[in-house]
Amino acid sequence: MSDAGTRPEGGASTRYTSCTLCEAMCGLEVTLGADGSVDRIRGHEGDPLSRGHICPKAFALPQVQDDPDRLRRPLVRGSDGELHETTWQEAVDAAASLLVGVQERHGDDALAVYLGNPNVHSLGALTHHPTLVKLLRTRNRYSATSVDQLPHHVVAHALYGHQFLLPVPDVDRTDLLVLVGHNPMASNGSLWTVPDFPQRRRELAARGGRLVVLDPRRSETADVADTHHAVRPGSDAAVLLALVREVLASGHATPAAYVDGVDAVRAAVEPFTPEVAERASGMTADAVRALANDLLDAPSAAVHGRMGVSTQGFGVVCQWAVHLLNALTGNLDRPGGVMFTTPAVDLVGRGLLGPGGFSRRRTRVRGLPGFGGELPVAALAEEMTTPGPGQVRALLTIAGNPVASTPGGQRLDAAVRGLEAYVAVDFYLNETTRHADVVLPPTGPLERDHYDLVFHLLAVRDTARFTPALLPKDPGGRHDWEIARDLGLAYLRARGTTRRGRLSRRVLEAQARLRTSPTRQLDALLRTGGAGLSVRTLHAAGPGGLELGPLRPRLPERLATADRRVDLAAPVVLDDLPRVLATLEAPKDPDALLLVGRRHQRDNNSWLHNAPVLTSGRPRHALHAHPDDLAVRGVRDGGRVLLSSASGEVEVDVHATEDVMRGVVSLPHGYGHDRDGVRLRTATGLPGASVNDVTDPSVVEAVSGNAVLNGVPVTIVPV
Ligand SMILES: Nc1nc2c(c(=O)[nH]1)N[C@H]1C(S)=C(S)[C@@H](COP(=O)(O)OP(=O)(O)OC[C@H]3O[C@@H](n4cnc5c(=O)[nH]c(N)nc54)[C@H](O)[C@@H]3O)O[C@H]1N2
Ligand SMILES: Nc1nc2c(c(=O)[nH]1)N[C@H]1C(S)=C(S)[C@@H](COP(=O)(O)OP(=O)(O)OC[C@H]3O[C@@H](n4cnc5c(=O)[nH]c(N)nc54)[C@H](O)[C@@H]3O)O[C@H]1N2
Ligand code: SF4
Ligand SMILES: [Mo]
Repeated sequence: MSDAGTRPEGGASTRYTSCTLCEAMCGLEVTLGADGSVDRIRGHEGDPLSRGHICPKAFALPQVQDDPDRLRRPLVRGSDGELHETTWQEAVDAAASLLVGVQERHGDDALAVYLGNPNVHSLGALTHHPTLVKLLRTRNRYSATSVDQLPHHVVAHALYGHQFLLPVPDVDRTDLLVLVGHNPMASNGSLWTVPDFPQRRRELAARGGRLVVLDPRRSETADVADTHHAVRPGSDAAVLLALVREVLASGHATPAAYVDGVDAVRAAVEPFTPEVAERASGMTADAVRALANDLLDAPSAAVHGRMGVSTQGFGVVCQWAVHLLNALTGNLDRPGGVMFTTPAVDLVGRGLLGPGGFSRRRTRVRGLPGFGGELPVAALAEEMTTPGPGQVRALLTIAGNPVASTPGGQRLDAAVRGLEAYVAVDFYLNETTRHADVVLPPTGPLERDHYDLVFHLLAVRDTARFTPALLPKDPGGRHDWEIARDLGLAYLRARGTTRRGRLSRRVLEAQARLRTSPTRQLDALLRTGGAGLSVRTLHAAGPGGLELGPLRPRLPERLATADRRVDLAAPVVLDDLPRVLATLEAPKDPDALLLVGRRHQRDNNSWLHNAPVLTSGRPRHALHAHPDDLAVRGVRDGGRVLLSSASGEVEVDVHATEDVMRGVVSLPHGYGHDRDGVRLRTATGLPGASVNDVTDPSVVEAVSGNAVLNGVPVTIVPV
C-alpha cells in the first residue's frame, strides 16, 4: 500500500484521481506527460457517480500544484518581523512552543483553533486533525460549520438523533425538486453530492419532472427552473411554515408510522398563513397554496435548502420546515424523495462522528451556544479582544481564512494581529495566514491519496472510490497529516507530557493515531466495516471505485434517536416560532436594501483567485443591483459605490441587473485580496472587496449562533 502514489514511468500515461475542490467529488481522468506533469484533464466517463462530469475548477488543480506563489517550505517570523523559510523541525518546534507558551501563561482555552472548509475534502485532514485538536486541550474550537451548515446539524440532531443524518434529494428518481436558497448550477450541490447537476436536471425534465427554485436572485439554477419564486431575503421561514401549514390543513399529509408530533406542529404553525407568507416574502398566497398542492400531488418530491436558508436569520426554522415538508408529504426515505446513504465507511453508524447536540459550554463574552464541540465563529474576534480570564491569545488555523470567510473580517483582522501567537497550516499566505508567526504548508491535492470520508455520506448514489496520489509527493514536503503528526508530537514534548514517565492511555492512543497514515486508517475502517472491503479491493474495483447502487430506504433502522422514532415537534424550533412570527410581521422599511451572497462556477470560497484558468474573462466581483434601485440612488451601471452596514463598509463596482429582486443587492464572498494597500500574492485576478467586511458578527441565527450572511441591511452611495 503506497501513500506516495505511483511514479509515472517514462512516456505519457493515463491516471485517475478525484477532484477535491467541491462536494461533487468528480472522478478525473488525467494524462501525464513524459516528464510526469499534467498534460490534460477530463471527466472520467466511467465514474459511476460523476459520469464524466467536470467543471472549470478542476483545471485549476495543476495550476495550484505549479503555482510559484504556493508555499512549499515552512516559514517562521524572525526578529525582523518578516517570515523566513526554515526547516520543518525548527518550524514545528517553534509552533509548538508558541502555543504551549500561551497556554502555560493564560490557560488551555487561551488557544483558539479554526478548521477551514478544505478539511472536509481531505482524507488526511479528517483522519488526523480531530486527534491533533483534541490533544491541544482547548475548548475554543471553531470551524467553517458556523458560517455554513450549522442549522442542518441542529435540525438533524433534533429530528433523527445525529447531526450527520442528513437526507439528500434522490434527484435521479424524483418528480418534483424544490430548491430553496441553493444554486447547484454554480456550486455543484451542497450537503448533497450531485455531480453533473446540469445533466441530472435535463434528465428530470425528460421524465416529465419539474424544478422549482426560491431565491431572491434569478440564479443560474433559477434560470433553468420551471418556476422561480423571488422571495425577499430572510423571509423563507414564512413561506416554508405556510407550506407546512397548508400540507397539514389539506388532510392529506402522509407521515410515516415512526413519525410523531404532527398535532403539536399543526397547532404551532397555524398562525403562518399563506397571507403572512405573501406579506413577508413577496411570493403570492396563491403561489404558496399551489406549491403545497404540488408537493402533495407529485408522485414523489424532494425539498432541499442550502446557504440562502442556512446562513440567514431563521436558519434553523427554515431547515426544520424543509425536513417537515419532506416527512409530511411521505417523501422522507422513499425513492424520489429525500433519502439517506449507505456509505462503505459509515462514520455515523459506527459512532466515529459524534451525534452532536448543544453543550453547556457557551462563548465567554456573548454567551453564544456551543454545538457538537464547537463554538460559533462569529464570536471569535470578541473572544480575542475582550480582556478577562479565558481571553483568546493564540490561534491555530488549518486550511482556513476566517478574515475573509467570517463576518466582521476587518475586526478579526485587527484582533489576529494583536495575538501573542498564531500558527497557520496552509499552502498560501491569505488574508488571515499572512499574520502567522509560523506557517506550515502541506502538499497539494494532487500529491495525496484520497477517499471521501464525508461526501460519500451525502451522495446521490452509493459508491466507494479510493484514488492514490496522482503525483509523487514533493520529497521535501509534508502532507497535512504529517504536519498534524509532527506538530502533535512536538506539542506533547513542549508541554512536558512525554517526560512525565508513564503516559496516559489517551496520549498513547493519540500518538499511535497520529503516526498511522490516513490510507492505513482508511484500510482499517474498510476492513472492519462488515462488507469485506479494503483499500486493495477498492483499488482492484478500478478507478471509478465500487458502485453500490441507488439509495435505498433506511428508516426507521437508521435513526439514532433513543426510541427510533422521529418527533417533528422539536422544542428548539417550536419555542422560537412566536419570535419568528413577530419578526416576519414587523413593518418593513420600503427603502431598505438587503445584501445576499452568490457563488460563481469559477470561484471557490476564498482561495482559487490565483489560478489564471479561473480568473480570466469578465470580472465577477461586482455588486449586483436592480436598475431601479440604482436609479433612485443616483448610481450608474459600472460605477462604484460605498456599501455600508451597521458593521462596516467597502467600496465596490456595481453591475445593474434585473436578475436580483428590487430591494436586494448581491456580492460574492472570498474577494478583497487587497488589504492595507498590499496585494496578496494569492490574487492575480481583480482584488474585489470582501463582503465579510460588511456582514455583521453581532447578528447571528438565534437558535444555533450560525452567522447571518444573507439578508444583511445595507445602504449604497455613489463614490
Ligand atoms: N459572506 C459569506 N461568507 C462566507 C460564505 C458565504 O456564502 N458568504 N460561505 C461560507 C462557507 S459555506 C464556507 S465553507 C467558508 C469557507 O471559508 P474557509 O473555511 O476560510 O475556507 P476557504 O475560503 O476555502 O480557505 C481555505 C484556505 O485553505 C487552504 N487550503 C486549501 N486546501 C488545503 C489543504 O489541503 N490543506 C491545507 N492545510 N490548506 C488548504 C487555502 O490555501 C485557503 O487559504 O466561507 C464562508 N464564508
Ligand atoms: N463554484 C463554487 N462551488 C462551490 C463553492 C464555491 O465557492 N464556488 N463553495 C462550496 C461550498 S463551501 C458551499 S457551502 C456550497 C454552497 O452552495 P449554495 O448553497 O448553492 O451557495 P450560494 O450560492 O452561496 O447560495 C445559494 C443561493 O441562495 C440565495 N439566497 C441568498 N439569500 C437568500 C434567502 O434569504 N432566501 C433564499 N431562498 N435564497 C437566498 C443566493 O441568491 C444564492 O443564489 O457551494 C460549494 N460549491
Ligand atoms: S464540480 Fe468541479 S470542482 Fe466540483 S468536484 Fe467536480 S470538477 Fe471538481
Ligand atoms: Mo461551505
